[in-house]
Amino acid sequence: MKKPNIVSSLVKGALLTLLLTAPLLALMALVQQVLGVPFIPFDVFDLLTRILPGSVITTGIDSMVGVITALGLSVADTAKLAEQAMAVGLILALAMIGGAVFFVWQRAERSSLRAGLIYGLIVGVLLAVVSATRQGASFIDGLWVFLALGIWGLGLAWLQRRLAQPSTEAASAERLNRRQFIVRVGGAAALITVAGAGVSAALGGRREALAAAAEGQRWSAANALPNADAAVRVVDGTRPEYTPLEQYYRIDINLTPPVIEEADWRLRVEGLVDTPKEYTLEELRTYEPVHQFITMACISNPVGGELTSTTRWTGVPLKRLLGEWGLQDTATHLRISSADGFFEYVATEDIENDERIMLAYAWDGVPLRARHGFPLRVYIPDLYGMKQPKWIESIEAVDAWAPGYWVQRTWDRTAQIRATSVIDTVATNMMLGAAQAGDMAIPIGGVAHAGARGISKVEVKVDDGAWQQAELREPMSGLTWVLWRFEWPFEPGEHTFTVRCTDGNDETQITERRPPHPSGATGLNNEQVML
Ligand SMILES: Nc1nc2c(c(=O)[nH]1)N[C@H]1C(S)=C(S)[C@@H](COP(=O)(O)O)O[C@H]1N2
Ligand SMILES: [Mo]
Repeated sequence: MKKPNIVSSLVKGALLTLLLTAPLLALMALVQQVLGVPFIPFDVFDLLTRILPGSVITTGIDSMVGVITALGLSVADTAKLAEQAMAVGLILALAMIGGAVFFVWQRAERSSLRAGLIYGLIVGVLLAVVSATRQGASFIDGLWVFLALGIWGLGLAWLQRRLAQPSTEAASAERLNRRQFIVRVGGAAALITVAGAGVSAALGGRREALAAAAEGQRWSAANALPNADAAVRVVDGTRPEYTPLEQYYRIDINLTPPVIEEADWRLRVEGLVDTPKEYTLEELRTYEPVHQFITMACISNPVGGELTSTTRWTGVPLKRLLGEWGLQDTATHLRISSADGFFEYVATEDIENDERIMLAYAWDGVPLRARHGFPLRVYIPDLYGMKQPKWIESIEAVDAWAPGYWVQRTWDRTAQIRATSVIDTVATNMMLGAAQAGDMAIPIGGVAHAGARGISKVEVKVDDGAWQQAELREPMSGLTWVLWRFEWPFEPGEHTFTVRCTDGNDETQITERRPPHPSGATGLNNEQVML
């Protein structure tokens, strides 16, 4: 049999592998939805997230947020989806390389199924090891990954055999036969991919709906916000003052959040304490609960971005628990560790001095959602989310500070939330139909936030005019953002509105434009409008 050239084997291998791998992944996604076994692309992506240098990950997150924003999509809704798409794309690319290698290796002959099986199982061992690094991975999970790759290898060999150069002179009938075969395989691949992905997405949606239904009644469904009677009204078009849970931004290092069963879970307290402890969630709930209205922000949030949300947190002040442990004199910090390998440090002195630092188990009156850290997360006022572990498993009292997960990856040591202000809306629809300018006011509105420092002033500038003070709506608490409102006397034409804020310490926000890395984005938000 004539040996086909390498390039043609490479190309053929890569393309056929794509036809094989796409439907296989769709089926794996389906099996994951039904049985909860690993989905290889997500496990590989999550592992890469943890082992790649921080600078690579940071650039990746920044460009992703940039692309999503440039496309006019919501970062809060799209970020995880984009990561998932990248994970699948990455695996498809790697599979194509793997398939091309197989086709080149086997190009001299019709591959035996056994060669394909062995090839697949070798890759399978590697990936099973990757999947085993996942939190809570079981032997069955590893076996599943191993077997799935065996099937993949068999598929490769089958395709290669079917399409290998015929041993006789290439008869035209045979060539036609092969072309039909490729068309049929391609059609079947497309069908299975679309159907598998569709059904698994539907199952995922159903599971979410069931989880939401089981979560019980939200606090906000039956109660008015504490500032419901505030004199300054919200401008139409401003983001929701109190974020619905399904719109709450999500940022973490997992494509599949750790799934923790309440019955299996304990909060372990260890290290430099006289009385090591274990708390069940039920025990934590028996302490007099504390409720706080809180705005969180991610340090990756660009100026004017959506990686910030507000809800009502319920939990127990960490100080209350600290008193039960017999903290030793040498203990200066607590290392808080999570089920996903994430961790951070908090000074015991801060905990002693600030009862707002809390371990939280409920948001908006219902248990934390899986993606937001069930069963337990910490709240530390004034700091970006990167300092505040979700899915907490253990707390260790230690005698020194050390860099936490993102600090190790070159982000700010303290990560204090920057003062920032945003124009959400120039309510131009209010003036439609009204013709003349001058005596008509157009409301402009948005939010301003400076962690736990509060907001003392928001100012708006129209074009190159002077800074003019906006009205501040009374916030839900000293820990939330502040909604503002500015009545602008309408003038037709093109205008640029710019906003700035001053925090509770009388510090005006930094106007120099800086990217989120390493200490949080700075710069002024503006809005250009043609009227
Ligand atoms: N265990 C764990 N906790 C974590 C993270 C994480 O990746 N793992 N990400 C942090 C970051 S960077 C942010 S911004 C917040 C986001 O919380 P949310 O997804 O509930 O909005 O969680 C923080 N806590
Ligand atoms: Mo974050």
